[in-house]
Amino acid sequence: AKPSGRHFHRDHQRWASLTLADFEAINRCDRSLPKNFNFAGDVLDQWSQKEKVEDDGLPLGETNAWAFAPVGILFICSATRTTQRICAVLQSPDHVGSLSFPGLVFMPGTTQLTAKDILYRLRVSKAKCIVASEEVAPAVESIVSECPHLKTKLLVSPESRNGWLSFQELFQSASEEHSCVETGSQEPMAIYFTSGTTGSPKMAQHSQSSLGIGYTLCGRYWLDLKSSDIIWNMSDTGWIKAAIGSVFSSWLQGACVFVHRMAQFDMDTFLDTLTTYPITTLCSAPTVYRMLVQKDLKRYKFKKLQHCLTGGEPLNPEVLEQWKAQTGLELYEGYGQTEVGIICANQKGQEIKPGSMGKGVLPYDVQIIDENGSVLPPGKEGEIALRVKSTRPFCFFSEYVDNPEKTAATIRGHFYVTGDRGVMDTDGYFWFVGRADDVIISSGYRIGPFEVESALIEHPAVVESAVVSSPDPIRGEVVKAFVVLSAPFKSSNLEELTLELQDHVKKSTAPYKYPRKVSGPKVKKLDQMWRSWDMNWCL
Ligand code: BCO
Repeated sequence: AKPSGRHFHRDHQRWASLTLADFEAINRCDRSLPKNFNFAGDVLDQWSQKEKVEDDGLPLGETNAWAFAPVGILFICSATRTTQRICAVLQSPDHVGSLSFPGLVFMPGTTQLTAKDILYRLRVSKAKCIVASEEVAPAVESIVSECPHLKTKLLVSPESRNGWLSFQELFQSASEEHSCVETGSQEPMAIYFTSGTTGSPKMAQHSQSSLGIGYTLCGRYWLDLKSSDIIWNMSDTGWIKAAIGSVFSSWLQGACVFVHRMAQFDMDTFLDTLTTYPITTLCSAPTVYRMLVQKDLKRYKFKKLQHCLTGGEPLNPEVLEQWKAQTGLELYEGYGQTEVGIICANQKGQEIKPGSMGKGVLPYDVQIIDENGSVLPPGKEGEIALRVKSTRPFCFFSEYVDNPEKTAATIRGHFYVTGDRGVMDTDGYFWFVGRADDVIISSGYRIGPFEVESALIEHPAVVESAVVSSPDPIRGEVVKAFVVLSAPFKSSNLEELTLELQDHVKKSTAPYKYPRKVSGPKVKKLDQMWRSWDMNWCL
């Protein structure tokens, strides 16, 4: 079962050769990347060994990775024996064996993906195995016949399902003796799908070291984590923010990760959780803080909360001030992208300038550039860019898989361009201005207008559609759709049709992308006008 030419390590001592200080030095460019790196062996195993040796009363260790099943809450730590058993399941020759070489590449997807989204991802990636919960399984089954490369379906559920392997059953019988495969530090580790203005989402591929070592300093100075901390990062596992905040940066620091399996965001459950559990560190999209500051937060006593972070969309300075006034806690904004992780952040110990995204995070050299790739002076607006020449930072994505044109289009002169516009002030703080393209950033989601337009056009009422961003006090921006109606629908009740089209988009693609904007009486006026001109109306 083990691929030839691959070395499997059984000796834990081998992994002890790299320390947290080494990872930090790599991020500061004081040390080169090791030839080989594997997060499970080089990081998780080390923490596990340390806990065993020191027995220093850390709140969580191998023996007490707790599961609070009734409320669906989990504390997770570097539970090596557990991860070894999971690896044993995934690498068993009987089921997913062919994935084990050269190291398994994972491709997370948000829980909101529809059957169509899943089909697209499985087909373009040629994935051989899908791991899904019971909620997603029917969607997978509806498209599986169209995915010739898919060999294995693994169900994570107490229930069993026809045609699926049961993760739970395999886990019970899996060996704890599994040993790590050796992976090159620049071998692929993960693929994230990311939306652009046009076309379907692209596959941004990250290496073992880009994710596994790349955000060590942000874990220490932005997330401000120690091994005694418990972090609740609210991102869905489909986003890179979850990779950084709930896996790699947190576990590099040995911190405990808190997971709440809330089916959908619920403010009361959220506040109860913070008052009940000893969460020290919270990371959430600005939309959540905008919702939170509308509550009387002084009524709540958060059990252990000390450090609050936000990212995924711009934070308004007023929300930061209100949060601080109500809780006494600062709000540390970070700014990043799927392709390159954290770019700027308000790091612990730095003065926070409300409204700014903080300073560039090592190893990045962040600059504002013009359309020719020249660096602009402080105070001048341009595109936020990261220097890639002469050396491309190791924590960059490797490429958009099978898309050399789009990969090449990210480079301008000596820089990688983020597609975001901003300004740097004379103190080196960055201020977000807006997107340089038509991508919509809503509630921390990056939404490509093309994807929503494609969903709308599938509906028989829609002849043509155009999707744009519209400002929103809570979600920052929301999706707004302009629609040309087909003849049979021109006399429809617009309120009903609006709901129908919204529902249609929610079913066709991940629901977070649906056009929220319904302008009430204004729509009616526009509608009367446009109808009389035989034109369109807006959602
Ligand atoms: O608001 P509505 O109720 O009208 O619609 C919601 C849901 O009800 C609906 N929905 C969800 N599942 C559905 C469904 N409808 C039908 N069928 C289903 N199965 O769809 C809408 C989804 O909107 P939402 O996700 O924004 O929901 P919600 O409850 O308002 O949540 C608010 C937030 C703030 C918790 C949520 O928007 C969120 O988690 N945002 C953060 C996203 C994030 O983590 N971004 C980071 C990306 S990585 C990055 O930026 C790199 C930087 C480091």
